[in-house]
Amino acid sequence: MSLDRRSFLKGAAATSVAAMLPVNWVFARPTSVEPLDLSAVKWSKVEHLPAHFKVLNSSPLNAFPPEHLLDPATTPSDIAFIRWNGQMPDFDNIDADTWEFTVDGESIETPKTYTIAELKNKFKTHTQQLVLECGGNSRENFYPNAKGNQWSNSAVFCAEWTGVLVKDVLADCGVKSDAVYTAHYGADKHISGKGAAISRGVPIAAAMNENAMIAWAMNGEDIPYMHGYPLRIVFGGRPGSVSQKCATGIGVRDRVHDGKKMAAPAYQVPKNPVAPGEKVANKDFKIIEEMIVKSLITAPATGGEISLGEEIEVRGHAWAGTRDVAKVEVSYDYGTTWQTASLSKPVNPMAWQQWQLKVKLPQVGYYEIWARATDSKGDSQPMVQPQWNPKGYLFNGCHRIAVRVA
Ligand SMILES: Nc1nc2c(c(=O)[nH]1)N[C@H]1C(S)=C(S)[C@@H](COP(=O)(O)O)O[C@H]1N2
Ligand SMILES: [Mo]
Repeated sequence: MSLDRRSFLKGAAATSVAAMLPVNWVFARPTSVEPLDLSAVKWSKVEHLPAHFKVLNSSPLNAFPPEHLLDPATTPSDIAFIRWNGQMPDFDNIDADTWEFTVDGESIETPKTYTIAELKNKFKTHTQQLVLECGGNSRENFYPNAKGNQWSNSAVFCAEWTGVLVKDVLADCGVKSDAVYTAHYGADKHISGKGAAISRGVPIAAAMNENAMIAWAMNGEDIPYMHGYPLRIVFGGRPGSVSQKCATGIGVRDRVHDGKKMAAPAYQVPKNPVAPGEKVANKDFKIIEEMIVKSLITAPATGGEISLGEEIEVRGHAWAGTRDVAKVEVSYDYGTTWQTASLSKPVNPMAWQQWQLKVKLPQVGYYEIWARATDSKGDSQPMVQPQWNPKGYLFNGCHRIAVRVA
């Protein structure tokens, strides 16, 4: 979508919302009112983020929304958490028309470079919803505390992506039989200004068997700068770190990729279970290949008040890495009893699933509501915390919210 078209759409959204207001303040706007801008497309620095984001760091920029704003089945672009490992690219100087994406590496037969227009013309376009979750999502819940960004439970989102499939593009270049791993490359630099911020990859079977994407649109618009304009590699169900933003290429390696943040302990967990707080030698870590079963309560918002006798709808999402979710249960008595929620099917593999349950809390007072998902292979969420690990990855303990009945 061109910039003109984008500003036009933004204008249209602003007008239609304004039309629902009792006064036509679009033409006589008090100076104290912020102009309405629902589009995240052009946020390029921390100052642009709306107040609903909690900013953990501004350099590198890491920010997340409150959990209840993740309520829609498809996450709006202005709600999705933002994670950069290093400096952000120089967005002012990115030109989507001349952007190039290169496929190379030891295990590619014919290295090739494509413009975005060539990707669009040469390969079939796909649109799908994919869950993208940071490996460190929910880190703040680990005890003892694990170092790193203290994400709440909202470093996850499920947007609709449009682009071509990684496997179609790799096939066009020819993948040799000795291929082991992919290597993802982006335009952003390490915080020091030297070298790449991050370059991770996935086992070659994942790239060739799954519907991972090279995407140019998020939720039907250009990908917002913060989420990887103008082109992004997106692998659903795997640690968010493999979904390279501002992607400049993909390599196919004849070994496990050795790019930035591939080595332990980054995005790795201990090979053997360790006691909480225990030190682990780098040689005793293994790469996190897939995310695991988890659920999120997005309504009611935590901290709310309900009247006695009121029926509330408890609802949210559940996802399970590359698997489907088979069941979601809800408890409001600390796990003493559980009720099974109704659960939707994923719109496509690796999209998150919606669940809901109507509940009447029995008497006045304070309640915790817990949710627990179980995946298609029978794996479920622990109630307290999962296996502790030094970097605080893969926390999937039951999500808990609190409400009061008055
Ligand atoms: N180019 C680039 N891509 C990146 C990163 C980055 O720092 N640079 N961070 C990764 C990590 S760790 C995560 S969790 C996701 C976050 O995606 P989001 O900012 O769209 O939520 O992007 C991944 N892709
Ligand atoms: Mo991440």
